[in-house]
Amino acid sequence: LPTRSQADPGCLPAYACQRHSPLNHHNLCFTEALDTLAEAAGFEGSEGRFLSFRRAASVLKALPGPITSISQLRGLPHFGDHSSRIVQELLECGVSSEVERIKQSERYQTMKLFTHIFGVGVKTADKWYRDGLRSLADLQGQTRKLSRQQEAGICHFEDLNTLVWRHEAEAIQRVVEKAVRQVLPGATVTLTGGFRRGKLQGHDVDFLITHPVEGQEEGLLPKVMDLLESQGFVLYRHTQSNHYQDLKDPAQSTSLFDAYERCFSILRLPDPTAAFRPEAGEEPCRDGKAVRVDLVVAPASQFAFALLGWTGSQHFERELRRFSRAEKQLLLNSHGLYVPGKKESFPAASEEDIFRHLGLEYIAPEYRNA
Ligand code: 8DG
Ligand code: MN
Ligand code: MN
Repeated sequence: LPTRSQADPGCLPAYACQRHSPLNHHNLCFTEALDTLAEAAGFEGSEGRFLSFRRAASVLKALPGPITSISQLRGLPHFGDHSSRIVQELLECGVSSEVERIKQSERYQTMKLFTHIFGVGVKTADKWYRDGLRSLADLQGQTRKLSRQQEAGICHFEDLNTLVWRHEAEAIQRVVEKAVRQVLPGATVTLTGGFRRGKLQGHDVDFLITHPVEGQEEGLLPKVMDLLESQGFVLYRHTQSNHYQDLKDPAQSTSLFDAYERCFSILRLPDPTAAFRPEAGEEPCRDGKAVRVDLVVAPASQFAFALLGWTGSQHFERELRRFSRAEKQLLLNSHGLYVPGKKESFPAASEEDIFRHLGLEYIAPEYRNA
């Protein structure tokens, strides 16, 4: 049990979904170093190294106090030689030469810059790097075709790399809620992602939309986005309809990608000081900051799974799915929980139901910051 393990770090459980990972923990200097190594490994496509560092960092986030001596690592799950060596270096010198070297490297800095552009993943960033590109100016000064998403990402780069505050997320929620209710009375909008985990700042705002009557929610997003667009809030939108039909067997996929109707967007933050005067032909919120907003629509029967899947953290999700498969021989994704080979999911009315089905103690969102 996570509570017991917190009293005795020596027997911390192996899966992040079995532990409490609060937002504020006691080992930030170690977890930052290990997360940097994980990130750098990810940039090189080393999935194994990425996961090793990521898991080690996550273990430290669940400890009841700070690591002050290397001996405290003994018996902790997922602490191999490399991660232990990093912690030792930090304990002895206050910095890790390996981490510093990576952070200073042109490769790491460029990959970080490029992957921070909306619409650019590791593969694209790596290709650009190998082609000799190093800066946003390099990107703008060349002739290659960028996607519409990447163009928007570069255009709003500064705003999108400024953290979004909770009160800003709430202001956007009010705007989205109003539009959603106007299009479909009775529909609800839930803040998910990092803000649901209690974060005060985030890189985007994630919403999950549903309606108590199954099926009513279908096709909602294009109408909501049209309405928001007419109100001047939309800087970029890419709406996808649901593709449940393409997923012949929903239980096949345990990746973080799902088949829900969704919109990856950039919205303009409503500016409370700018009055909306449509008769004057003015933009309602011309000075508002650009914010990345993810909108997802789930039917009521799958809502609990979608909520669990979109609350994160990403590492917590990965661990939940790994636990389900390895320990329970069940397949979990954002649509359901399945016995392999069966198409029917266990029913779940709440996240608590899902944890119960998995034989796990319920972990509240604020403790999923793994
Ligand atoms: P942040 O934005 O504050 O940085 O943190 P976050 O809210 O935890 O990260 P996020 O990138 O917004 O992801 C939130 C959750 O959404 C994460 O646990 C993974 C989940 N998710 C899915 N499907 C998909 C998908 O198709 N794309 C993305 N980007 N995230 C998905 O369940
Ligand atoms: Mn988010
Ligand atoms: Mn998101």
